[in-house]
Amino acid sequence: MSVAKPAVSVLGLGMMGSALAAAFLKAGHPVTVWNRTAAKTGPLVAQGAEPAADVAGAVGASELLVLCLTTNDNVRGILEPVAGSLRGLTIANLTNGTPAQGRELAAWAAGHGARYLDGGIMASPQMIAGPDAYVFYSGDPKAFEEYEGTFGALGGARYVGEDAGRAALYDFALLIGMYGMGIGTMHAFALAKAAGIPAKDLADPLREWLNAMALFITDEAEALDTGEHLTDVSSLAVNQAALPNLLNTLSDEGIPTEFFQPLERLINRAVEEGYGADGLTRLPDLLTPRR
Ligand code: FVH
Repeated sequence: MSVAKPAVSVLGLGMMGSALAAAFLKAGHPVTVWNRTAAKTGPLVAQGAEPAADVAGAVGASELLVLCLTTNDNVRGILEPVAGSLRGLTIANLTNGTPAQGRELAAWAAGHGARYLDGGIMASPQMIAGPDAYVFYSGDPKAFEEYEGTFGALGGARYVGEDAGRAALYDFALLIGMYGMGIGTMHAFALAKAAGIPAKDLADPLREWLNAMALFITDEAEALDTGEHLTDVSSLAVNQAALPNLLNTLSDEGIPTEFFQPLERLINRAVEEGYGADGLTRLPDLLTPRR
């Protein structure tokens, strides 16, 4: 005998919300959809979703509400008018927002008798439900336990704690890593382009190099957690000596260096403070405010 899967209402059918709703449908959940611009419900209704005429209709249709809007202000904007109907429901808010906003929304939801989970989606819409997609969740532990299987329709479900702000913190930590890599990649391509090298000639070596460097992340974490920064890989002193060559190479091709100047200042500071023999893992310590 098959057990009925929980009903889900998905509010916000942009690129990501539509992918989430489609994944819930594919996994066999009854899905109600609502979007400010109603026309976006069409493709999902064609796949079996029930369209809600308004937010109240979506809230009334399922005990699990999944929200994916542009900002958390939008989330408050659509939920405030139906706050009186939220008692007993679970809100899984997968909208991008700060940890502080996640905590505020959790307190607001609790004030209206609803359970709250905040989520950070680590996937593009095309990756949803695939093997590499996952979502960080934080907030009400019982709500996560109850809906972990349902969230499995989207990909991995990683619970990171009761503090509703924690998922956003993990999300941004990973996005910061991604943007850092993006800044490096964009300068690498700009340098190649300025020197007349086709981007495709650089793509494979760049990807191979970044993959190889990513293997050091676990060792770096260990160094940070133990405070053992002495290195047999590459010292801050040698990086201090090499970085001007990198900046000069960019300058020689007319490419701005301002993204890398703060890195140069940080390495200089580290060496001045006596950490020249340490590895790059010393730098996060210098960025962390002393409490
Ligand atoms: N797309 C991605 O790859 C990333 C992956 C990681 C997570 N992000 C976050 O997901 C949120 C939604 O992003 P999105 O890509 O789906 O964005 P859009 O396609 O632009 O859709 C935005 C939806 O939000 C609705 N909306 C905006 N403002 C309001 C409002 N004031 N009231 C009600 N709904 C609103 C919008 O409605 P409409 O314009 O279609 O009427 C869309 O449904 C986001 O937090 C990413 O950072 C995605």
